[in-house]
Amino acid sequence: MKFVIFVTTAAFFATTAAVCPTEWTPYDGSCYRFVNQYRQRWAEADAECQSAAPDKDSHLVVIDSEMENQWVHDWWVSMLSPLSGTGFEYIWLGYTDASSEGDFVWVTGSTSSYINWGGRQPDKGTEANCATMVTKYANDPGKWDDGKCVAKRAYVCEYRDV
Ligand SMILES: [Ca+2]
Ligand SMILES: [Ca+2]
Repeated sequence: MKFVIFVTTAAFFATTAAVCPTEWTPYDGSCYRFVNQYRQRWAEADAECQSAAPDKDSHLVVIDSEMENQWVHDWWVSMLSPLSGTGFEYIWLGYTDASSEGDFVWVTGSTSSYINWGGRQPDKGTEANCATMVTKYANDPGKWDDGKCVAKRAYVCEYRDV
């Protein structure tokens, strides 16, 4: 009599890839939601990020590394072509100096020290307290710029899933 033993190998190949719900994209332990259908003010965008995944610590994206910055930028650009010229070249980041001018902090409380400001940015003082990533329709692809929080921008949400 011959026995066949089935061994599930899935566990041996487990990675850090997050398991994300529909409309969220996994990358390096996080889930991301790219909102490119409409634009919102910064605070409303962050509130939407929270309500889109209420059981997670979901917020506007927190960029912790050059790798993550590049990935978010490239993902965005890959979706931009149908939106060319419609004002979707700026993405809200979860980074603000509304509480203390000049002291930008991440909405999640992340203490990441990675920054990627464009040349001479941030430059608008108390008028502009919310950071955006600038994508391919500007001079500094992937660089950050301070914007007016009441401006309506596209945005990216993120939550850690590890
Ligand atoms: Ca992140
Ligand atoms: Ca400011």
